[in-house]
Amino acid sequence: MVALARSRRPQNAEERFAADVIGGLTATPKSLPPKYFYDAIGSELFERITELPEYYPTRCEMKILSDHAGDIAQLIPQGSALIEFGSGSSKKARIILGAAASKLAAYVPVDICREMIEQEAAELRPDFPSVKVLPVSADITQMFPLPPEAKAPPLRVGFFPGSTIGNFEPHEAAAFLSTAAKLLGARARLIVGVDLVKATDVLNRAYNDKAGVTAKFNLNLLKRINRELGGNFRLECFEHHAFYNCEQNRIEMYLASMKRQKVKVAGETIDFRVGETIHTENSYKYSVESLAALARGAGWRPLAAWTDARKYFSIQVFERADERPLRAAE
Ligand code: AVI
Repeated sequence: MVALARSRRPQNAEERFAADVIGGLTATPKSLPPKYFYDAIGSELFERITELPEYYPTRCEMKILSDHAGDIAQLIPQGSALIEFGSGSSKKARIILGAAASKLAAYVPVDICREMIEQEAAELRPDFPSVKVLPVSADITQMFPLPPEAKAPPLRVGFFPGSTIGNFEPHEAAAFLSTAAKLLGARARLIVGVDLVKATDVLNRAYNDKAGVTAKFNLNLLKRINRELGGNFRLECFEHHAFYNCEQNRIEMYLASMKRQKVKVAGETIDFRVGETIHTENSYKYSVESLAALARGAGWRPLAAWTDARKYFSIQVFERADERPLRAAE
């Protein structure tokens, strides 16, 4: 497997996972891509994170979406297709569908996990019978084909909630926004949910919950490597670390080795020093203005932005900048 991981381009998801893990663990400093957190157990742990008292983003975002569902619906042109990137349980899209079902021809949930979106789609259809629900299983960081029925409506509205954009490096976030502009096409709109810069202690608490669910979520990555790549990580020999780096405006998450040790992964031996870390995630925090600047550079023009009362989280709406803004008389 390692020979494969190192010698030629990965051919499928398993080979890509092996290549990314070996590449990350043999690099200096060591790192692992955060997209691999989300196996079935990781996705469940993330759902539990969203309900923790310390983890405010999901509650804040749901509140903004509910409070401004009508305003958001007004910015959705009649007959649009709503494309959600990384839809997971679709619970945020349900708020938009609830307010804008009569304007939406189709809803396209896009997620890597096929079973989850098929199941969510089956549950959504009876609740929104006038909207065609067309799930797509794809990696949202790559360009992917939209179903023909999602291309037929006159225009498309992208939806990227959950501050998932914060898990991209800024250059990746810019690339994602450009790809989304191309994928969604002329006159598209894009609704983005993003976590905002705030007091360090609030941020540190959100990623170091008392119940230890975030630690479990982080360590589950090693469990997944053991199971899927024949690894022998001893989870009790690694510790969860997370802290806010205020110079970079990001939470950094690591797994730290508690002792000097050797670990086998996919036939390769990886050495760890005492205290050596694997960097597993960055979670960038933006201001309304800094996200708007990033979006402008990627071909989007800000249309509207809302925050919660504490200004912890924001929902921002953009339109493709190649369009002439509408004047009052038009
Ligand atoms: C999915 N993403 C926006 C979460 C975040 O807050 O960056 C992932 C997460 N990592 C630890 N807790 C939550």
